[in-house]
Amino acid sequence: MIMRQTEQRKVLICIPTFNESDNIVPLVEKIYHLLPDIDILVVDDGSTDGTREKIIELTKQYSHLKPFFRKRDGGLAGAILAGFHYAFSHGYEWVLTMDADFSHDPHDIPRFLKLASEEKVDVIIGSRHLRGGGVRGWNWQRHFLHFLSRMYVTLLFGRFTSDFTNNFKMYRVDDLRRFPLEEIMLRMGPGFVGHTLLIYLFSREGYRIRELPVVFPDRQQGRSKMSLREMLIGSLAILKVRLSLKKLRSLSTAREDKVSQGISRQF
Ligand SMILES: Nc1nc2c(ncn2[C@@H]2O[C@H](COP(=O)(O)OP(=O)(O)O)[C@@H](O)[C@H]2O)c(=O)[nH]1
Ligand SMILES: [Mg+2]
Repeated sequence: MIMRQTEQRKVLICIPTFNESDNIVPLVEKIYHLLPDIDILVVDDGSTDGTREKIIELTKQYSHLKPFFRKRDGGLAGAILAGFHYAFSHGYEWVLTMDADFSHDPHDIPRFLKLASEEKVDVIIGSRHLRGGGVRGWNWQRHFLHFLSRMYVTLLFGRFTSDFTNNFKMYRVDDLRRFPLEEIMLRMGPGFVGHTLLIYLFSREGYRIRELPVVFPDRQQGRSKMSLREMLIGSLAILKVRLSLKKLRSLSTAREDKVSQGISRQF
């Protein structure tokens, strides 16, 4: 799928990294092989395994690659937020977030771009739960935990998308600006709570959400930073968010035109 240069220049790809030295070089090379004109922002939080040095090396070869180095304890949600702010201040139309560990297949990126250029849409989510999508290489415990977390969120909030925790998403920048992102992404609990809440608010306010089926292979290199502890803390945080739904009203700014037209999520 060949994307026009102009389409690529509107998009910022934001990749958060923490200790991804085995993945970052092949990942960036693969993306530039597919999309030579796209801008990539790699937000690294104090990696100690040589990831930063590799990013710096890569910038010598790829002029559209931007490094953003932060302190150790930035956290995933903060890294993504940094990517959003970068997109705000540099005039991008779209920001696409993806993991560095090849769980998000670079070959899917042109599908996101194509959909954004062809349809009126505000958020595109890579979904593992649509026909054609899926996960590969998880053990039964990981499947079970994932299943439980989906059930739990669906019970609390209803079914607003088929996949709300996958970080493979593309947002229209002007829409993102309408939300108090610090409050949503940083103050509500661990990273995935903010992700879930943000998509919930997009859905509730009638923004146009589309989902694309994606296959999510488990990481081959490096270690996951998600812990059981974080999942438990997150589960309590989500319950707290649900109990304060009234307060959430002030966390979102309805987009009158879309709400009144009744254009809502499509999946
Ligand atoms: N910048 C930054 N990136 C992080 C942090 N924690 C995780 N990541 C990155 O976020 C992505 C997803 O993390 P991962 O450990 O694979 O989580 P999992 O897929 O849920 O197991 C990967 O690209 C990580 O390198 C962090 O604190 N800061
Ligand atoms: Mg991962």
